[in-house]
Amino acid sequence: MLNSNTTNAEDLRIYQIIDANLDRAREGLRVLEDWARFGLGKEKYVKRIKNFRQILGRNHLEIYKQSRNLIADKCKGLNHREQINRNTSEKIISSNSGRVQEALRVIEEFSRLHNHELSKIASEIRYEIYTIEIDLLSLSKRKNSEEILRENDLYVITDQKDNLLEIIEEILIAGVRIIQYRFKTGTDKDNLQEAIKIKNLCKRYDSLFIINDRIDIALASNADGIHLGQDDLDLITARKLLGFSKIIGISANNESDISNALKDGCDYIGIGPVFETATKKGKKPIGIEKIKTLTKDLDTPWFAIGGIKSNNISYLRRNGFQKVALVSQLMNSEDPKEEAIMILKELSHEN
Ligand code: TZP
Ligand code: MG
Repeated sequence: MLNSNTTNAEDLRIYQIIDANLDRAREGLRVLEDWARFGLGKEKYVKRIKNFRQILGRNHLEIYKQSRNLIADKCKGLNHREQINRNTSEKIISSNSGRVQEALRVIEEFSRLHNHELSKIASEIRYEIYTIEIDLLSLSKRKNSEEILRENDLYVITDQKDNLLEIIEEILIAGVRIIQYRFKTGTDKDNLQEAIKIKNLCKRYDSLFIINDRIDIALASNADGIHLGQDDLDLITARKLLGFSKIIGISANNESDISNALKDGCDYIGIGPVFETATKKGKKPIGIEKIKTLTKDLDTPWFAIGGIKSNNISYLRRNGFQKVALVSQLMNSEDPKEEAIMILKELSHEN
């Protein structure tokens, strides 16, 4: 608690600094709290941030508030151009976390001598805000990726091709927003280099870039997510390695694959093969009736995969399939751009 009863001019200036910074920290925390609540729906973060706001509120003593009117603040209302440029949720989270961290640091320094308890509280909360900022940014990034998954019905998976980058760019120009880089041969070094080039392309076209199988290459190329089959690393381990920011998709071909993927928190599911396909030789097709039953109550985005071609998409659509993933139809196309445009059109038809 305060260790002096006498209030001189210097104390007042210090109280005024603390008053202003308690306000700043509480306001910044409120911005983070509201994003956690309305933007992300993450109760755990809402509770943590609210608790910090309340602790600071309890420590916002009357003497700090009263000092506000005693010495004029000649710099009131100064704005910085940066404030006008905060137009994305990421920028808002970063700038407000920074605002809270800075304000807490000022409180920590100026309260150290007269209110050791507040100084300690400010320091403890500041450290927690560093990790909360990273978590909120990761969750926001994942949320963006989830939206792309929900809003787009065509998911294109690559095959190994000499002119792969050109094919992908054509497909992106056509309007495809989800690309999975899938490779089964080649050196890690070459595959990573190719992954980085595709990632940059996808970024230019605001598209999701997902890596098949390889968590290390996903991390090294800063992919948006990973796609795992039933024999790859399990989802829980993958989530530990990747953190909150990446999406994780799972291949499933029966009820238990689907329920396990949902239980472990997958972001989307690829269900197939629907039809027989040369891309996965020897894999028995599930057929559309079975897939209809499997997906009856599924809220998580799911993509039908396996043997899907331009000429069977309308049939799938009539059977209630909304999203599809495909490899050979676009990878082996004479004109991937035109073909992708046609498929996107088919998928957008109301049935
Ligand atoms: N998983 C189930 S079927 C399949 C994968 C990766 C291959 C799909 O390839 P295509 O060429 O679209 O039939
Ligand atoms: Mg795999």
